[in-house]
Amino acid sequence: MIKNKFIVVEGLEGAGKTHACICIKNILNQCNIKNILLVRQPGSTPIAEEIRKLTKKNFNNDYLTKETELLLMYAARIQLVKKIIKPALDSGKWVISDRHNLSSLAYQGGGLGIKKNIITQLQTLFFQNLIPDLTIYLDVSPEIGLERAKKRNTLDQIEKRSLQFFKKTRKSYLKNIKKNKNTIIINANSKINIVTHNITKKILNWINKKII
Ligand code: T5A
Repeated sequence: MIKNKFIVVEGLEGAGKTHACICIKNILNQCNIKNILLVRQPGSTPIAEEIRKLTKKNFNNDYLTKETELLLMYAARIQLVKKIIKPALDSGKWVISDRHNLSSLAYQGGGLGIKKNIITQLQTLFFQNLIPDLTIYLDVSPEIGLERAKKRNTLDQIEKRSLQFFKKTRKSYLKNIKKNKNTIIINANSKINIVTHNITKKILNWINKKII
């Protein structure tokens, strides 16, 4: 029996994170791990879902400053971690989170240009003891990811940002992911069945290592 784990899935819009989270849950289920909670960031509590709406909304004569956006992402994360993720992990559940701290480093740090040390200070201040056991980074090119997102529905305020913004965001992801412990990088530009196959292979490998 493996002890419960905190798994995070990261990547740009359209990388396939939602699909990957469900896929990981199914693989864990097949390995007889049933007690699993799926969450998304920002969101997954009533207050955090309201914050999510706020970050995506178009304000005609106003806008969120980059600092406000960063703090809103952290406000939503604190709500979710304190009220849902920590209690779930403490009670022995596995948690799979669609995004976590790396998203803030990539979007608000890399994309919007907020200094990394400001973001890492927030991280240390609020989540020092919550380090993901595994992070899966789905690496998609911004062009392909945004094309998929466009096909799905109309773009929100973050998704409407320039290609340059998403290029900087991806660059930051790739830089930070290298320093991140326990990370698996998956090429998410491929067809969905190939991505699913690769996720399955890597997750099974990871679980087997944990059992041995
Ligand atoms: N944000 C979030 C920050 O700026 N800072 C933060 O700290 C945090 C936590 C969240 C927004 O908030 C920002 C980032 C985001 O802009 P969101 O709606 O949750 O908003 O955005 P995403 O998390 O990016 O969600 P998406 O749904 O856009 O992307 P997913 O979940 O990666 O992609 P998925 O699985 O929904 O797939 C999208 C579409 O592509 C298809 C799917 O079928 C679907 O139609 N698809 C593929 N098609 C072909 N080939 C593949 N390999 C495919 N994979 C998926």
